Amino acid sequence: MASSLTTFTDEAKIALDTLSGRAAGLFAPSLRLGVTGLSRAGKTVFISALVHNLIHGGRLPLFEAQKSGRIARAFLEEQPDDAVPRFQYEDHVAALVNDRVWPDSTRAISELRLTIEYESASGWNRMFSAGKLSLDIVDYPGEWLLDLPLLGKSFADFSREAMEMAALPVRADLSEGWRTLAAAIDPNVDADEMTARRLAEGFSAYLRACKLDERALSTLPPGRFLMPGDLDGSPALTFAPLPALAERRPRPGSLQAMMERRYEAYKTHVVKPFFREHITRLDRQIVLIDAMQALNAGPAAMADLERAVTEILACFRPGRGNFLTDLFSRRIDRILVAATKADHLHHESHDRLQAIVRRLADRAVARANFTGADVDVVAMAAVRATREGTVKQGRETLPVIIGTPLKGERINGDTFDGKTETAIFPGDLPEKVDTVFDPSVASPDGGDPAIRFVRFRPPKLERTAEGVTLSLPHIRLDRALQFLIGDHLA
Ligand SMILES: Nc1nc2c(ncn2[C@@H]2O[C@H](COP(=O)(O)OP(=O)(O)OP(=O)(O)O)[C@@H](O)[C@H]2O)c(=O)[nH]1
Ligand SMILES: [Mg+2]
Repeated sequence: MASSLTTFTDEAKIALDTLSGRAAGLFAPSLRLGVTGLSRAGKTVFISALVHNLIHGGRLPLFEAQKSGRIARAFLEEQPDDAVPRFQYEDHVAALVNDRVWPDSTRAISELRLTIEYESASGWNRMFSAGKLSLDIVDYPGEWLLDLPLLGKSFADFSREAMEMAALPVRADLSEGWRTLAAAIDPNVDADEMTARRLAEGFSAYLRACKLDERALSTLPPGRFLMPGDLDGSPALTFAPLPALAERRPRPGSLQAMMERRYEAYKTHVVKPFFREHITRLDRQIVLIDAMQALNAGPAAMADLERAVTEILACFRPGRGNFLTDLFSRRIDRILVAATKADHLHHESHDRLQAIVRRLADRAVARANFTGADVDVVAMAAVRATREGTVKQGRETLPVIIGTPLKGERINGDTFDGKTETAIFPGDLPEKVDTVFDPSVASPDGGDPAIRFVRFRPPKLERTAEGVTLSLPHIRLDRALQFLIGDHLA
């Protein structure tokens, strides 16, 4: 009796929740915006700047609703998902604005709800819509997304591809230690925990090495090997690809059988829940890429970035007949591929950067067999850390960017102290897009890169006469906003 009562109350509660959820949905439509990118791409900075600019009425001339004065107010509200960590907006903004340091790396999923009250542009809509939009912003690592294709791959497929990739010239030296270790192991030996661990550690060390600055390689799955979160050390994360696997089924009790089971566990306990609970509910998506770093590292890094973007796009809009299609409950209808950190370039190069991203995205769309959603690109800086100026050198006047390089950054043997403002000649991006993708154009021994890349501190914010701090400066953040949410505020 007692138990059926509980059941009844629970069910009634669920029904009520659903009802009130629907009602709330009716009065305040919500839009789920996914923000992703590989680690250090600029996700945290982008979300902080976006929210800060909307809350503080920043200068956003290309964001139509703001420009025409139709936004009455934007404010943070409690997020709808109780089990997802909140995006720590206040901490990140305090770091940026008060301390002028970049926020800490985040490495997991988080969420924030920003509600915008606006006046509709059309009289007709004004009569019917409440003029309120709840924007649920979800920040998650691109590395996790790149796991999606694993769902369609057996352990043997995964092993073969990982081995092939590891042997590519640009990765071969980084993976050598692990490949030697793996080659010496017979997959048919009895399963042994220490062997599994040694292999998993060797494999993760190679993946981590790919991420280092001078290589700037995008990673390959499994994504949690780089960002394990609370699964660190669990069996589902203690496996590695094995070389030269026979097609037949592994002998029960063998190392191969153990690795295969763990690989399957990783898919079941990590990959699937993540997609079901997060990715399939998104409406819009922005994919941030660190094109500046890849450009600095050369064509091999650009090719690698292109492959990562291809795989990321393939996850969002699987074509017909793809096994992923069944997983999706909503449809993402707009995707923005954004190169952030454009403030490292003079504005004359912004369009060139955008052309490079366009080229990268176009090829990725074509290769990913991608259908449906609108894909646009932008070269932007979520937070603009530099100003522009000119410097006279002999008879020439050269364009420079001015900012405070981070402590420890170096140019031509000078090391910066993190306090001194400095003018830097950033170099130009090539006029011809092709050259940055063409391996034959690069100087193979890493000669002078086309652009000189120094990291700057976040900018000092201007204050008005009344002492009010103005919003964070940016480059084309408004264009990104217009594409991502503009139509929902029409
Ligand atoms: N100049 C400039 N630097 C930026 C900008 N956005 C990001 N950065 C730099 O890139 C770094 C990484 O930015 P984050 O926003 O923390 O990147 P993330 O994608 O959240 O990184 P994880 O949390 O590690 O995945 C920052 O510490 C800054 O140094 C920008 O708009 N301008
Ligand atoms: Mg982050």
